Amino acid sequence: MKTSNLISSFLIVLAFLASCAPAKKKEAETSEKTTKPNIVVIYLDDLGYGDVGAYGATEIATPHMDALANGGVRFTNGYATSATCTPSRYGLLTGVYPWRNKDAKILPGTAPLLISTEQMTIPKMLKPAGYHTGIVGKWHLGLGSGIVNWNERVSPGPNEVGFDYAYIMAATQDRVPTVYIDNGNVANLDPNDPIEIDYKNNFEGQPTGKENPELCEMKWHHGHNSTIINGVPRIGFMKGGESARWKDVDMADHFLAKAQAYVKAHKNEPFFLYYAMQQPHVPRTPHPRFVGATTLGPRGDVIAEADWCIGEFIKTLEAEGLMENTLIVFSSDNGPVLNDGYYDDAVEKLGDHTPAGGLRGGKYSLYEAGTRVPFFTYWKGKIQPKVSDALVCQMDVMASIAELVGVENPNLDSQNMLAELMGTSDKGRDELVLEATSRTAFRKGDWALIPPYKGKPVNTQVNIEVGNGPDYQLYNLKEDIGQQKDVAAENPEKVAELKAAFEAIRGDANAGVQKLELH
Ligand code: NG6
Ligand code: CA
Repeated sequence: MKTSNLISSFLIVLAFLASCAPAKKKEAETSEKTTKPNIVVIYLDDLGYGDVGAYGATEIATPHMDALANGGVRFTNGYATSATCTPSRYGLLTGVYPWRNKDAKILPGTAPLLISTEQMTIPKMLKPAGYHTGIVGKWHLGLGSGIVNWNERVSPGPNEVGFDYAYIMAATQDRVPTVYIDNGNVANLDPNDPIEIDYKNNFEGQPTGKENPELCEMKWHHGHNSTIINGVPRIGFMKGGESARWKDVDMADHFLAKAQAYVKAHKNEPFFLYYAMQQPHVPRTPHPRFVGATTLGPRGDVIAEADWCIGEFIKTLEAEGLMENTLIVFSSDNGPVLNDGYYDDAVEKLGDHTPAGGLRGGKYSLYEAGTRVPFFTYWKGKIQPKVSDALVCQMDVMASIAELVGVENPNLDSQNMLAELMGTSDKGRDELVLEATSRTAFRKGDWALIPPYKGKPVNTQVNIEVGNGPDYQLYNLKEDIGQQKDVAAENPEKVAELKAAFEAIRGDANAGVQKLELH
């Protein structure tokens, strides 16, 4: 071949390649777009290990949760970081142990934003991978930076820590303000009826649960005796904002509709949705359709309601053709409680139901039921059904999805458990620090170590063993999942080993012996 011919063939090839290149790039982009999975975190509030059929509940039917749990990876050792809401949510969204932040405690509705706007969060982390990010439901991580004026845009909040869309309640269903906040603005607020909130002093002339029990349709048992809204006495005082106040019985439907609308609006781009449901936290206010759905009274009925919502939400994902491309992570922020401040028959109508599923303690507890919660992942066609005993924590969702979508692992306390979440590994974490009302304990292998803490062993208001005691407690969870036999005395080496490993992570020499904070 002559040199000139060679050159011209070379040029032809080059021209051909050049013409192909843009098409190839485009193809790669589209396939990346369609394969980047959506991620949905469904998070319940105070749902116990034993509250779900797939985890052994027989007295409440939870068919929709069960379908996901039994069709995906159902973890038997899945943990929230904490035995209360705010710290667990902090751990989930930031990948950082909440006890590293001294303010990560149950927050009043007026607390400032707990997550620094400088901090990495799951939604922020997903931005470079092209994700749209949303939260619908309970926030409870503080809002604003001091005194909040609820009649202006409330910020910083979820939008300022990475969520493109945020439709939330500020704190809890039992705390004021009892309004929805739509991307920072109180929804349906009449400017002529401004909202005022105070957690210390009442506003003149406003009835309260304490002074006007006759106006309460739900009776308070402890706390919850301030402003009465919809017949339910709340924590904190509120005035004004009548048109913006939520209807408790409609809350589940309301958040469901917002979650469904979010999915429909963002089905053509990869999205991350944090659907933070309010059930079965107090006040338990099932929609009339669910009153009597169970024999357990309102606590059982709102679990049935939550299950229905999950079923409807999944139907939306199905209808939009998204199931094969969506990883669903389901869990609860802390363990169960029956009487959490209202007389609502949770104790009286419990029957044979065991919300803690045989674990010791409950919400607020350092025993297992405080933090070991229902935890499962589901991904149609990608995850094969299995039960996994791997030790995993909600805090690990962050590093795991970093791996999944190919962004940098933020390298915090969060560990990459993607293989465990996908069901291809049963290894799990080696250890985990657990937190309950500002106290910490340690899980390593099959062992649970609880340091000595002052304070009453039982929180008598809620009737839950919280884990306080004069000495180190040690339990072998493999042999004694119900933590009935403290084996610290006969295993001094084990105690020493765990103590050293615990303190290496926890930092202070004796993480124990702090004053029990009554919430
Ligand atoms: C406690 C409340 C309890 C609940 C909890 C927060 C009293 C006496 N008790 O202070 O009812 O609201 O805070 O629960 O007020 S959590 O799931 O959001 O952490
Ligand atoms: Ca909770």
